[in-house]
Amino acid sequence: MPTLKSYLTPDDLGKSLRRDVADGLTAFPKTLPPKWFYDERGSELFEEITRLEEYYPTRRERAILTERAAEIAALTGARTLLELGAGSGEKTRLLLDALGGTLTTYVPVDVSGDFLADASDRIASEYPSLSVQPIVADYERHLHQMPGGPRRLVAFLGGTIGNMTPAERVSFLAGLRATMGEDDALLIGADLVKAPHRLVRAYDDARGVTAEFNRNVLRVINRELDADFVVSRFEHVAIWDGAEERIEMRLRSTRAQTVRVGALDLVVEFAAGEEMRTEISAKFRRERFEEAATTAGLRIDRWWTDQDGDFVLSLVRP
Ligand code: AVJ
Repeated sequence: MPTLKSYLTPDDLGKSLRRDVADGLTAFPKTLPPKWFYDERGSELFEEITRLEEYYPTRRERAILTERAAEIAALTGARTLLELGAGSGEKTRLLLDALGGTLTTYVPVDVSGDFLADASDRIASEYPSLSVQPIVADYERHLHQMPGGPRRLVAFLGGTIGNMTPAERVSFLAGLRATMGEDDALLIGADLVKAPHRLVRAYDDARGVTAEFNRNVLRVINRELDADFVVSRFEHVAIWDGAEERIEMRLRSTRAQTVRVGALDLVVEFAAGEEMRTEISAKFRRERFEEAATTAGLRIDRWWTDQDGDFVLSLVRP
């Protein structure tokens, strides 16, 4: 079974949670970063979201991958697949199957060690000739410590790039570029601008799964930082910001209330109706994606969308 390499101790994670929550709850407007949605329950809720009729991105990306996997293999001849934010593994298998001719090494990278260990064990037993080298790391901080080439394919799937602001996106891509050799390639999945009602539905589903996912961040903070959020006093909000071309998820305080965060010795007041931002999910047009890539020293080699033009898988190179 593969052994985990780790650049993050549980204590590092605790520290960054404490810093994020202290900063976010004392800012105006209040914010919390989306990375803290994903404890065990949050990850399960996200999996449930990906199966909702309203949430199209996962299905679209899978369709593009299925259609283009052989082309990706031919274009990259990848020896190493480095997957940032390793998902549940289904899309990974599509890539591993297609890259079978050239691939020797698979490096899944994730902040969650438990998740990564299980996923890596399964992949290793299904692909016995593959060297599986999982790494527990924060891919926004430990990029330069990832194993090198030759012929690496770095996969950043799912549309997670949408969680970054324009400035974060450029510095992330530039940081990645700095670690890439000339024969490396980057495969990025990104959601595209479309009719606002479809976008809003995708983030505000009829069954309320996304609402539970959103509120889950409060449960995480209650448990990890000894806080006393009453989860039912926060409503899920998803809005389309047409100027920024992004979805924002927020939690709206249904009344004036006081929350204590024991581990931070922090007392936080919420006004009735006050909204706290919990996630941005940027939607792209080619020009905007290209601008970020170019600024980071990368160029678009391929731009593959699904038939409806909902989602893109782009192959990007130094
Ligand atoms: C996993 C970040 C791509 O932004 O669509 C799904 C997370 N949030 N529903 C997204 C999410 C609400 C998702 N990403």
